[in-house]
Amino acid sequence: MYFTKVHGLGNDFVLLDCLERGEEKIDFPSLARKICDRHFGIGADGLVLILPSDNSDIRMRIFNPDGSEPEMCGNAIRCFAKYIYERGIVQDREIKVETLAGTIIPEVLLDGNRVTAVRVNMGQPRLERREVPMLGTGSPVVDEPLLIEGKEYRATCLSMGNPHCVIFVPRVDEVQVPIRGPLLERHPSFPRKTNVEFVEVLGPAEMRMFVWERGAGETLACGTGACAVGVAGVLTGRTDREVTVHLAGGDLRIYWSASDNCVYMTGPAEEVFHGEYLIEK
Ligand code: ZDP
Repeated sequence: MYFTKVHGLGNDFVLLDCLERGEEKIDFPSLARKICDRHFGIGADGLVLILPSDNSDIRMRIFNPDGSEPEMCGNAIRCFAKYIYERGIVQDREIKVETLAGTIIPEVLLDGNRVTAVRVNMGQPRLERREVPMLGTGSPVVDEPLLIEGKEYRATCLSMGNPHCVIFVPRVDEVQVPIRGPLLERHPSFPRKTNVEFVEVLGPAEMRMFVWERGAGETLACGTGACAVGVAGVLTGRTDREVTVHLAGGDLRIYWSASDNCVYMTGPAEEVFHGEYLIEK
C-alpha cells in the first residue's frame, strides 16, 4: 500500500490515495492505530484518506492515532490541498473538500507550479454549547469555570467542526500539557471529548499556544485549534480578528472575518516522503 508522508508545522500525517481503491474492505480505525504508531508503524498524528466526493471536488477523511474519526483537521487539509493540486487531481486553486464538518475550501498559494502555502476557509465557528458539544446551559461558552481535581480552569469552548476547549493562561510555558490536557479532554462536560488549547496572549495580534489533541495527545500544531484560539481571543475581548498564532511547530495566520463570519487560516504544507506500507494479513 503506497503512501505519502506530509506535515503542516510538524503535525504529521500519512496520506493514502483511495481514489481508485475506494474505502471498501479496509478497517481504517485499525489501520490508523497501526500506521500512526511511531515504533511499530510509520508514525503520524493521523491517517488521511483521499476519496471521491458526490457533492464537492474531492473528499477527505481523517483518523486519529487511537482510531477515532474527527470531523475535520486544519493542518491535514492544507497538505491534502497541496497534494491534490500539484498532481492535477483538481485544477482549480480553490478546492471544495467534503468533510464531516461540511464543505471546507482551501486555496493554494503558488510559486510557479509549487504550492508554498495554503489559505483555508474553515467555515463559521459554532458557538452554541450543544454544537461543541458541551453539557450545561448558556451560549457562547466564554471563560466558564471548570473544576478538575481541585483546580479551576476558565474554558472558552467552541466547535470548528471538531470540539475545542481554549484555556487562557498567564504563562503557557508553565502548563504541564501532558498532565492537564487529558484531564480536560475527558472531562464529563464534553460528551465527544475535546481538543484542548493552552494559550498565552502576547499582544492584541499575537498568541502562543500548546495543544493537547483528542485521540492523539500532545502535537506540535493543530490547525482547527489555532482557529478556535483566534475566535476565543475575539470572544473574550483579548485579541483582534487577525492574529498570528505561534505553535510549537511554527506559526499560523488566523483571521475571523466580520463580513462572512468565516475563519481563514493560512500556513505551510510539506510533503516529506513516499513509501510502501507492508500490511500484515
Ligand atoms: O478533533 C480531533 O480529534 C483532532 N485530533 C483532529 C485533528 C486536528 C488537527 N490537529 C488539526 O490540525 O486541526 C489535525
